[in-house]
Amino acid sequence: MSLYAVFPASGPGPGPGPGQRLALTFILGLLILVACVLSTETSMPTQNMSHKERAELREEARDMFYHAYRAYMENAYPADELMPLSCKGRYRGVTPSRGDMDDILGNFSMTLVDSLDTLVLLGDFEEFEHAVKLVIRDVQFDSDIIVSVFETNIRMVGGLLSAHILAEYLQKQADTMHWYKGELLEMSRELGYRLLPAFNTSTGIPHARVNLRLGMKDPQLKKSRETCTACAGTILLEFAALSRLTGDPIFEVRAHAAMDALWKLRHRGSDLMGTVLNVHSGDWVRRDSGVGAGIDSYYEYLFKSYVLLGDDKYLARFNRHYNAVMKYVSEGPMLLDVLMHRPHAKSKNFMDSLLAFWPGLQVLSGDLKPAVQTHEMLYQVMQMHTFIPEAFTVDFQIHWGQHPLRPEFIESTYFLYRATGDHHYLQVGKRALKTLQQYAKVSCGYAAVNDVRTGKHEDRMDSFVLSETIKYLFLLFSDPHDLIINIDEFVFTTEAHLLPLSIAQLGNATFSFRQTEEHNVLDFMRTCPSSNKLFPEKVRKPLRNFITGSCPRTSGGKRLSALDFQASNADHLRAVYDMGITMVSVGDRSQGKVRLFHSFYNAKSHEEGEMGLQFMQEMLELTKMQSMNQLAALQAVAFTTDDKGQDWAALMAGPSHFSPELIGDQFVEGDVVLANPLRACDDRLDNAAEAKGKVLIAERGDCTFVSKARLAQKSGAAAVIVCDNVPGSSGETQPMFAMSGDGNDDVNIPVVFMYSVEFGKLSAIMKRRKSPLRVRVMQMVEFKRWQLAKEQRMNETATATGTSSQKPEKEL
Ligand code: DMJ
Repeated sequence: MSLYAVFPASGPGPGPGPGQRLALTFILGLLILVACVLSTETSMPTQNMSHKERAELREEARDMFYHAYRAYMENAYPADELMPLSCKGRYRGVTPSRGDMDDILGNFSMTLVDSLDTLVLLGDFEEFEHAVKLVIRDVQFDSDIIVSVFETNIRMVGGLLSAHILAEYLQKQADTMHWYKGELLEMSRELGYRLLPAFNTSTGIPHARVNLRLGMKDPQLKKSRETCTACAGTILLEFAALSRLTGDPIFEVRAHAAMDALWKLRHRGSDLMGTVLNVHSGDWVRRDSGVGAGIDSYYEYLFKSYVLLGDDKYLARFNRHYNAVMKYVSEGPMLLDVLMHRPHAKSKNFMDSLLAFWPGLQVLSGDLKPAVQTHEMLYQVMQMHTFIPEAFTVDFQIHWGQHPLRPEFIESTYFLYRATGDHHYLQVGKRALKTLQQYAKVSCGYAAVNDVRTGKHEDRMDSFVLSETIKYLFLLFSDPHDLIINIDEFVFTTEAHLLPLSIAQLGNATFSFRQTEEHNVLDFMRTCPSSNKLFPEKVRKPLRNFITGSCPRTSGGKRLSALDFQASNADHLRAVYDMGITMVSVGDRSQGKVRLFHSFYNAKSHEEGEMGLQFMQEMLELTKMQSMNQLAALQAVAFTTDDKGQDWAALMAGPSHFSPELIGDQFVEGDVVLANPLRACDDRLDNAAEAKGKVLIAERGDCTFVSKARLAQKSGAAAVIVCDNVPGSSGETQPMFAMSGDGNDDVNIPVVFMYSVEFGKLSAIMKRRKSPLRVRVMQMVEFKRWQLAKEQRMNETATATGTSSQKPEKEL
């Protein structure tokens, strides 16, 4: 007897929802992974890369740098960023605002400052010298501008410091730049002082934003309360270097205090951290705990602070968190958020692209095997969607399709190559490089990808494209011996700026390390082999460690259930095979459909054949439940289709993570009105008065979903429909997703997302109507239930009166 089932990876469209669905989607995701693992493409042995090819790729990376750098210098400088499509500079307060995203910009020539140390790595001393002169001449910080403390620190303070260090290095080693007298260090000190007012909080944890001129006295910062863990915990490397180089301890003292305060906020049971907190009370605002957005570089700075400063307490803290992450967040090759206080409950069913830095950090900390696995999973996501989308679900479907040419995956590829010497990582890097060349290169630089599904560009080239993405590509294809500096004597900051390990020797007399929390350190030293002894070695002199294979785990005779199945687990795959189940990927692999076949004939024994049958039945149940759950997350925009308000129809929409959920028979009703301007990204709506009490329609793009929602809420709208800006997109053909927020909880009106085809239908109806169209925003499942009940009532009446029933829902 044979039994088969087809498991679609994408159904009518779930957003993240109840934990149960998560488990189910997870399994399906893993099944897709199986298909990928079994495909011939990935099982091919890695081809070694010749010296010649590697050198050609290094030169191509160099050309990429100059293509982007020159486009910026010739068309945008002294602006902070290049807008590669309009080929001009992005200036804060001049270029139309993108909302909170623009807090990165301080009108301080950020891209140039961020690029300085890459010029030295490329060996271009002439341009470095010229660029340093420009920075000294043009860049100033006395501006009435609110900036992000985190971004200003990592991009500007870090950029200035590493350039200062390299300028002094070149003076000594290359007998050049003799005119340089530490001006960049002075500038970084000045900028550091301008960030310091943000640290005046009762906890010592810095505010998220500060006004460069007015400090925290800016009236707009009066209500400042919330920050993210990464924002507060990614200061120490730069501030310690600043203190050690200037001799002023204040920076390092403040940064250590912030790290100490954060450490105290960990959940004492799970050792995990949340992602958003209140800087005054120290209360957690968001308790999701993962390794991606909102927390990523906090972990990175714990570990690297130990490496740079040699303070054991940071290693002990890192280890405590690391163990917790590996215990609760890590699921095979995946990293899925949990709740810090309920670590067994997954809180999201998607991963964000920022977590791609994690394998690189794992390499540095000496945990290679999971690094290899997660990197491989990410590589498959990249192959599936061309680029790694900003967020992707556990079944590797797109959750948020943007790709701003981020560096994290290439960064991890670089560290894995340095640690293993495996040419596979050169091939991965080659693919990443060629993809950037093919899909992101434009005549004026490199343009971010607005949606990896369509490849549409965005008028945006972040400074990290030069300071990280291309720098890591260049390093990957360079022989370390050919570099002007010994790269192993430096720590890369989170923005890939170079800080020399020798900074530890510039101990600051006014600052001394305290050996507190001795128990943590002792716990850690008791491990065998003691990583306390191994880590410095491993970090400072990268090893050529190959993965040597692992001992097979025994299943203990217990039957493998569909719920427990993990495709990344070799034992599980073997067990499934022994049960007589074969997996075949069907249709277009990008759709991720996998068909399972079961046959007693293929089973190892009759008993295992029986187990296989049970496994298949469980899978079928799970699939059924999944489509029910998908329906639960789906939203509806419903409206009447006749004048009497008898017949109703609904268009499908997706939910959001940041707005209140409409549950059961809850709905919000109002006339629809188009936002003016349609993208709703400015400080106010021109038709704010008209929007009051209505369901506002805003188009996707130019700013975040949540900033559109905030503007609508400020204007008094009752709900928001965000319509897609990608022509032809439809919920019928692609998975629905839930819009992500920024971690704040301040939106209290429902916000739903509608693909273009559905929105086209809605706007056609709006145009046909003489009076404004009135809609209800509600759960789709509730709409269906409501329609069904109505249909039943009509049928009953029809039977009683002998007339025929009408179909309540019209085809749109
Ligand atoms: C960079 O600015 C830094 O790497 C930061 O830590 C995370 N985000 C960007 C790149 O994606």
